Amino acid sequence: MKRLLMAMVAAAALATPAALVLAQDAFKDDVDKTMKVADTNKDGKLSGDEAKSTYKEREDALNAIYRESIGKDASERIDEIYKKYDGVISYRDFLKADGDDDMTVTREELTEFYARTNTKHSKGPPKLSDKDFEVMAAEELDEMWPRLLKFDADKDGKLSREELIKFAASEMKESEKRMMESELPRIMEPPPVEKDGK
Ligand SMILES: [Ca+2]
Ligand SMILES: [Ca+2]
Repeated sequence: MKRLLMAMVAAAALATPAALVLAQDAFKDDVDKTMKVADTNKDGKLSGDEAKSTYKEREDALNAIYRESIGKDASERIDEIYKKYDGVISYRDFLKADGDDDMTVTREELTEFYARTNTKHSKGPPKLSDKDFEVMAAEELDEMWPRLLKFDADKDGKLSREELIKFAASEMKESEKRMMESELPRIMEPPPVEKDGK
């Protein structure tokens, strides 16, 4: 029994390099697809801007189709878009794939990302690092900053508690308005007809 266990341990140790090679082969297609569509300047690696812009291109194309074809079957055009942008990754996945947090994703990092996403990888699924959260928070704040500054009533470049409350209230008002608008079509639909018996 002990001997069998030792043989298994030895086999597992031997298997590691082969498993790595296997992972590279197994995910080569995924890596190729992503690089083909997202590495727009063809330097062999992905930047955050490349990930963001190609993902946005796909979302914009899909949204345009959805808008144009309300009530019509657009599945063929939608399939085409998914095929054209096969392999694009979101900015969030870009950050997860960027294992060393240097804001560049290499083929090796992408292989590791796909291996960890699609197999029971020993390191578990890829996660966002503390740095990734800071990057996302900073970008969100940059986007919010001009809106925030409008509430700096005394123009001292700082926001007091009262000014921040006014900002938060205005954001809540906007989101409430959007929610009401999205609920509107539902409210205007006639109530479903009760089927008799059930
Ligand atoms: Ca690139
Ligand atoms: Ca990196």
